[in-house]
Amino acid sequence: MKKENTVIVALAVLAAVIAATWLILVAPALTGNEINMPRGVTQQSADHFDLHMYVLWVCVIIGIGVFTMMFTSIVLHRKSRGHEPAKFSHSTKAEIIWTIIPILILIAMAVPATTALVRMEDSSGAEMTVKITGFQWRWKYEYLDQDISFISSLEPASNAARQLNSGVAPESVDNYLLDVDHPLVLPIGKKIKFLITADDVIHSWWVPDLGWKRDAIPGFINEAWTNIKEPGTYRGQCAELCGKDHGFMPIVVIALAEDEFETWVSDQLAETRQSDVQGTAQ
Ligand SMILES: [Cu+2]
Repeated sequence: MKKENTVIVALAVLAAVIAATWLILVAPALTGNEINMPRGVTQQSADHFDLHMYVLWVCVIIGIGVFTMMFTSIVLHRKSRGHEPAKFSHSTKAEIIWTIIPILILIAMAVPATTALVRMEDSSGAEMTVKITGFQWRWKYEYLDQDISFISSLEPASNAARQLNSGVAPESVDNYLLDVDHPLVLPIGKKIKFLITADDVIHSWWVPDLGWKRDAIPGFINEAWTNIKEPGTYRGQCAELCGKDHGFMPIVVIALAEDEFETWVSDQLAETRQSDVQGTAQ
């Protein structure tokens, strides 16, 4: 085959591979069927999203290159065309090239990944601390600086609907299995440290919009931190199979502006004081 024909086949294959890649990566987003991870509401989650996209595009470029070369060779160098295989058994030049190029690619991915990981582990300078304890099958939140603590369980309406033969249609319950009775309320724009542990089996505290998940292990305290940029409601779930009700211990984080958070704190403290007084009176 002439040289121009080789180029035409290679270009056709390249176009087909790019079209297939585009269909898989971009088309779902355009039709509203987003399959990507969320960008989130913290610097960490944005870092992780950008890193994920960067590595994805490195993979896409490698994939396009490899598949184009592979299919072009399969089409042009097939046996039925009488193509003779090359006879060489060793090439030092090829060995050097296919060792150095992957090393460079790995370094280019490892540097930003390590930087993000180091930043993720650095919880120093936190302005408040929340201790999270996983139980079968609920979460306990303790605000160590504010002296507030409560248990967060599946919201009663979801809990009633999930029972066998409850007669309640799950679709009729708002945020079915994703709501809790006492959400974790946090201020925005503050570095918040989490101490994460468990009281019975291993759980995992995961809110995708914050950009990380952390195992809650009995006898160990794992650290994590966040600094939420936007007020809102962010949902998550236990991400470690922890027993029969693993699917029924959701997480809800409500991020409030600083002053609203302060009001929430004083309301909570007033409520605790009132119940203390009632407890003593009885
Ligand atoms: Cu769990």
